[in-house]
Amino acid sequence: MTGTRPRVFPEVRSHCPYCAFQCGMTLSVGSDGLPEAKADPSFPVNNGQMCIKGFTSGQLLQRSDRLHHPLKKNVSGSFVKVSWDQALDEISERIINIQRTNGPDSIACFGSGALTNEKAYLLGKFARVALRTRMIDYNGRYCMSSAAAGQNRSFGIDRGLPFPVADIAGAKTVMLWGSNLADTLPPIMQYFERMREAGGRIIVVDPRLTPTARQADLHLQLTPGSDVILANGLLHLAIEMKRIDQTYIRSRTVGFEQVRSAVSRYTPDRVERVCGIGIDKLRQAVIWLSEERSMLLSGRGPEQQIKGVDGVCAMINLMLAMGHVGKPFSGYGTLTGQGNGQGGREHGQKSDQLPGYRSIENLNDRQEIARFWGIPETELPRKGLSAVEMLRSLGQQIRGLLVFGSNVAVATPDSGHVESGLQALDLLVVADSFLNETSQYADFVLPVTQWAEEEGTMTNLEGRVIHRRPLVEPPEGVRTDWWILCELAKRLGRSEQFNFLDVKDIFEELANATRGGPADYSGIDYDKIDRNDGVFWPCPSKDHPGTPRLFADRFFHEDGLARFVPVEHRPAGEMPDQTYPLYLTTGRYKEQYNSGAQTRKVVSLRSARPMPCAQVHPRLAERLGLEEGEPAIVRTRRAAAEFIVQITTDIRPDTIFIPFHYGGKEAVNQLTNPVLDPVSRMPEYKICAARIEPKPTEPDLLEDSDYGQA
Ligand SMILES: Nc1nc2c(c(=O)[nH]1)N[C@H]1C(S)=C(S)[C@@H](COP(=O)(O)OP(=O)(O)OC[C@H]3O[C@@H](n4cnc5c(=O)[nH]c(N)nc54)[C@H](O)[C@@H]3O)O[C@H]1N2
Ligand SMILES: Nc1nc2c(c(=O)[nH]1)N[C@H]1C(S)=C(S)[C@@H](COP(=O)(O)OP(=O)(O)OC[C@H]3O[C@@H](n4cnc5c(=O)[nH]c(N)nc54)[C@H](O)[C@@H]3O)O[C@H]1N2
Ligand code: SF4
Ligand SMILES: [Mo]
Repeated sequence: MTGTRPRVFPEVRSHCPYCAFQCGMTLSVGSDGLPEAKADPSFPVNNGQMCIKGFTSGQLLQRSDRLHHPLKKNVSGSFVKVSWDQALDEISERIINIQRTNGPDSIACFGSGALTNEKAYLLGKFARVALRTRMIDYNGRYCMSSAAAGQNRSFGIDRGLPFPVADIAGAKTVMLWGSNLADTLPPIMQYFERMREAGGRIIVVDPRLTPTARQADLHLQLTPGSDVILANGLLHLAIEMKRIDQTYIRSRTVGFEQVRSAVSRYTPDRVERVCGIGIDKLRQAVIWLSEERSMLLSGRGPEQQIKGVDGVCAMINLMLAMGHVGKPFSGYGTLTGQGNGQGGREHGQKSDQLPGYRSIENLNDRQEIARFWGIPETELPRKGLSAVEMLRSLGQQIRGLLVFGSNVAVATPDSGHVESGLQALDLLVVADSFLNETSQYADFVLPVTQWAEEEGTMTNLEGRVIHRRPLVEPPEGVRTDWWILCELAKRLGRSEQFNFLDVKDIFEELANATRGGPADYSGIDYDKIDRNDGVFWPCPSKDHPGTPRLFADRFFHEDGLARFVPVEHRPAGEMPDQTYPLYLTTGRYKEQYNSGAQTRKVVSLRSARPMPCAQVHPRLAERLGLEEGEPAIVRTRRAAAEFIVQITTDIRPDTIFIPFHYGGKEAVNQLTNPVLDPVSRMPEYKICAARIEPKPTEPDLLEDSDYGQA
């Protein structure tokens, strides 16, 4: 299992590889001689707590299946070791040839919210300046794009939380909307515990009775996809109960009248009929939420829908009408997912975006960044395709793909289609530390350093820019992503723009590139981060202390006012019908992370959650003859796949839940619907129509069935 032992730097404080909480951690050598992660008691976000994923993350640093050499696929389809020079030379030659025949946009880049700010910035610059392609997007499109678009619409800025997480402890009511944070951000629970001790309460909106919902004082177990009805319905009721703040609405917002009229049709009757939540619960929610010190925090539940952006605006409307946004211990926030899910969406790896959260379609923004990069504005490519659209055109318009930090073959909806696309490419390059379901199709795999072996900055879920410091010496043979990008850029004739000494050099350029943009990092540097345990953006000058709290005086639209955005319910892309009578929703286990590419390798996590189970309600199980622990076939319009049944009253009888952390035949994304929100282009992971049946036992029956096909 283990490779050569790395040298550990036990005195160094750094951060967890995984989620946006970015727990402070240190590394020591455990009794078994292996690197062992410890929670940092002095980092003021996790305060000495971590979750099981963080505690076991050291195991990834010493594995025999770690990649140490660039790999090239030979004609027989197996990987052979090649030198860095050979790999980089051949990759760049193939890029040049493909682009010569098919044009610059035939090469695409796929980035990640796992990348440091420096890498995210450089990948965006690499695509536009070295490849001159429009085609770059990243997995944050799957994660934060609806919350981002909604907040931009309402507030004129997109920072996940407009306040430090510690403010949660000072709230009286927190409504958690489609977030299972007891499993997905476990150390955040310390703030909820403090809030509860001071008499606060939690409201959870989730179709499942999750570990988070179990801790709630009120659980609104809505029908999947009915979030806009519920949010509009709550505002309707708040208006009726005179629980809105007219003074705040007048002084800090515009557009309330349109929203008032839009929500007039969302009566409690309608909410009860569609969401399945009675008026008593609705009234209770309105009363609690309208009192002072109320927060509404959303997760992927309402966001990963084709109306995700509208859902976010509906939730913000509610909080604006009650006068909460910008007041102490109050307001709306979205809980960012990936380690650098926040920074990853600010520096230009999004198809429509330039560094500092600038727009690639805005002439001023284009001129500014083009000048900064030393190219004519006309040479700067325009907006390209979003993640799902890009991956659905592999092998057609797009002939070559470079992947940095995502396991797209597992994480993308209708993943079977993506796998065919990956196979149809002329060139697939994957940079990763291990092989995974995506890189099995690669022509080249480039072995990169892991989080603890290199330096960079990350921006956590609060908008706090933090310093990821090296905890161990990297193994022989691996390189950091930013070095790879610079080396490729040089071979593509752009050495001048990719001449960096070290990672701080890249950060300095990034910070300067963001000056004057919405996400302004220009006053941040490594020393300032180190002195303050992080700096909150916006931080527009060296003497600026950073901005832990937003919106106290103004919003980020030019007039300083927040926007009410009228939104209407729309049905999901696919609704249950006679053939597919159930909702299928997807999400996470506490013990696995995202596509599972990392956490499935960790023995204790693998044994805690060896496979995905299909959660079904006992009534549904009885009706369909499903047995606990037995295999069943789940079918949607895309595919059919086999899952072990888990019977639980935690789920509604009309809904199946399956986590997405597994690949191949166990990947639930074979089944999910690739339909997108029209604004954010986020896929609808949270709803599609499905059916489930016990797996036929007779072998000939199995052969006759359409198992495995659409
Ligand atoms: N253990 C663990 N932690 C993680 C991750 C991980 O993979 N594993 N990933 C990280 C990342 S990248 C992210 S984005 C976050 C995600 O963190 P969360 O948002 O907490 O995670 P999910 O499980 O995707 O979705 C949350 C909830 O949405 C509910 N839901 C499903 N459909 C609906 C609906 O129609 N409406 C509503 N209101 N709710 C619905 C699900 O039942 C689920 O409990 O977690 C981060 N932390
Ligand atoms: N059905 C369903 N599907 C979903 C979701 C859902 O709720 N339901 N959630 C979506 C969400 S919110 C997300 S965020 C995505 C996440 O899914 P993915 O995009 O697949 O993200 P990870 O599984 O985190 O994959 C990260 C990969 O990057 C590698 N990696 C980590 N750090 C680095 C680095 O610095 N450089 C390089 N080169 N590689 C690195 C890891 O080893 C791993 O192989 O999945 C989405 N898919
Ligand atoms: S996965 Fe998230 S919550 Fe768990 S230890 Fe890492 S940063 Fe902390
Ligand atoms: Mo995510």
